Amino acid sequence: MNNQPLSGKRYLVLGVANERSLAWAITQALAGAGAEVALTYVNEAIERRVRPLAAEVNSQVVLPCDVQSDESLDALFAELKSRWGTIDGVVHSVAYADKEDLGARFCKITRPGFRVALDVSAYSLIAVAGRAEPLMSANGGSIITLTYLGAQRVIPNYNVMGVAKAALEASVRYLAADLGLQRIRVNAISAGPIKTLAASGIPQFRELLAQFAVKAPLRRNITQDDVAQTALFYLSPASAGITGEITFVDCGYNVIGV
Ligand code: NAD
Ligand code: 0WE
Repeated sequence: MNNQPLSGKRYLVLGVANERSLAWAITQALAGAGAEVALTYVNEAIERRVRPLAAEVNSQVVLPCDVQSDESLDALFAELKSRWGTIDGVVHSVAYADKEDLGARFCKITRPGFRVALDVSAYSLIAVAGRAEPLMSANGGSIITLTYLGAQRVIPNYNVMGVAKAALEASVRYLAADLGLQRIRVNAISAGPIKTLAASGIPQFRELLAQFAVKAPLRRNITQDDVAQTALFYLSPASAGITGEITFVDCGYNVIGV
């Protein structure tokens, strides 16, 4: 049995904030499979968290990137090109909305609030994919992003993020069609709720988790490792025939009617 199926492969991971981040679980799975990983941080506070984590997986490449800035994205990919030349995949695990837009009335979302949520959480995938394309290895590559059921159904308080995730999921399909000729695959994992930094301070998140474990067919909550194992599949040649897909990793929660 080959326990290093991704040895010699290189992946860019955006969205590690701390040890609870979905992107960190995916990074550990990639490193465990023998891959080399580059990590990014959005600001100095996150950098202080990410550097020690990068060291844990022997990541030699830790770079700044604010997905709201084209200059920042250009600098990231220029640096990756000079350090690595080619990459085999990208993990996009980034989302942000102004706190006031999660929990207030949906019909009161402001224009600036809509803009920032869609920019950081949806447009950023397009911005990253377009820059990753020329770096992808001749064998093609795999891009994954993280989404949530709130894209497809109304989840109380998810609000503007639901609209952003709907745009993200549509972007996965359009990117898959556009990048397929270069053998670049684009897929999304729709994860069930998990207590991470991005879930902290969300009103009634504990109740949401408790309800989830009662209603989901598997009668439990989702773990970071559940997401990481599916991510590993999508980032590896095991999923070579799949692109444009949204896969629920949610203990079956989405299939339940009442
Ligand atoms: P997290 O807070 O650990 O990760 C979010 C990341 O986004 C952070 O690393 C943050 O630094 C980064 N980020 C925010 N603004 C950025 C910017 N302008 N430029 C670059 N990076 C920026 O939380 P998480 O739960 O691991 O979230 C990762 C992804 O998973 C998100 O897309 C989220 O929507 C999605 N998701 C989370 C859950 C959940 O319940 N936790 C469920 C489904 C999907
Ligand atoms: O995508 C997300 C969270 C995204 C998110 C979270 C925050 C909190 C702090 C985006 N922006 C911010 N901005 C902040 O200032 N998830 C899938 C997790 C999540 O968030 C919810 C959920 C779930 C699940 C919000 C309401 C209801 C359910």
